[in-house]
Amino acid sequence: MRIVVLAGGIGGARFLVGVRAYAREVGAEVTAVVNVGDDASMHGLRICPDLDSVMYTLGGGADPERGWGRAGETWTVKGELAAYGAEPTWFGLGDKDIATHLVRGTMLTAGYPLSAVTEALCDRWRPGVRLLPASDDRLETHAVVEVNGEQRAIHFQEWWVRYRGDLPTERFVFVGAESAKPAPGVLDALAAADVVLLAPSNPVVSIAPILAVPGLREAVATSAAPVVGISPIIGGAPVRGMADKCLSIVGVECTAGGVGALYGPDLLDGWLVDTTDEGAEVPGVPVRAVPLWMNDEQATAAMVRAAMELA
Ligand code: GDP
Ligand code: FO1
Ligand code: CA
Repeated sequence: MRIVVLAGGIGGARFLVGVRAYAREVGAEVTAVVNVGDDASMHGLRICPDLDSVMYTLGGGADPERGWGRAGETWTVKGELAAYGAEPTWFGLGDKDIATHLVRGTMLTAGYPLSAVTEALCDRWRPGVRLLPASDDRLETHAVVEVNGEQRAIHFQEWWVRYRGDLPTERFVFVGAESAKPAPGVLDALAAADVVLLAPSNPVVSIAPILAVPGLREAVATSAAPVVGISPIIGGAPVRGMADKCLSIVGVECTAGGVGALYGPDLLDGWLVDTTDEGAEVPGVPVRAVPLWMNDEQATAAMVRAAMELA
């Protein structure tokens, strides 16, 4: 059996821990198609937060409290950069994490595509699932905001890390999406999938940029495999992160039903909501309620089992 998961960072990573456990139980193969919209260049380094969150989490090297970056991190380089006043001073790169970006940068400069670089980094981390960036091409999420009465587009990292999303925001744009191509292996994985799962990731800035790669949404929607989504919203609240802010910007209600309807029956063959949201309805989509708190591997694997039953 082949399982394909569309995933963002922290929510995607924690979900994939459960998918991997389920897959080991039944002998399935897992491919994760990961968002690249958060990727940014800072201090001459290429940073891929969602790919790294997934890789470190599945590889046992993630910081469990922060959810991003490395466990046992030190911050010597950050302090030195600050002493130079090197911008951006609002973004923190840990020493261990920087090694990842250096290896990635060396390979990218040598001409390797991000998908090949990711595969090489995974030789160390052995995540137990195949990690594919949604695209090897530049696709960056920007927020169209108003700063000091002026409208401009800023990178998603600046919007979130510098401003905590607290700026009048008109919309998000996925810069470069029109000409981006799915990374090698993505369309093949979707074509060969027995089931496609949408992780309980941020629908606006994690899943939408994946689906914005031309051909990718169509490949998911027209796939012979059932597509089941897992709600990232429980009882009207994002468990952690900025999904509530993002949903309000795109005019979608921050509820399990609201996100299910945003994906809609064109994409979804099933929608899992938390038991708190029992009774949520998505026109044209079968909905089932089970506990959706990803507290540990067992609880998350149980969610995956429920998704497979719905499929
Ligand atoms: P990011 O890229 O690091 O923001 O991570 P994702 O986009 O993959 O996932 C973030 C989203 O995961 C949050 O906005 C929450 O809505 C969702 N989330 C986090 N923890 C849980 C959980 O335990 N259960 C469910 N259902 N959703 C969660
Ligand atoms: N999040 C922060 O809130 N502050 C940071 O300084 C920060 C640095 C950082 C460095 C590498 C990395 O992979 C992620 C980092 N994040 C940081 C998390 C990141 O901004 C977002 O949470 C994700 O992009 C959302 O998926
Ligand atoms: Ca993300």
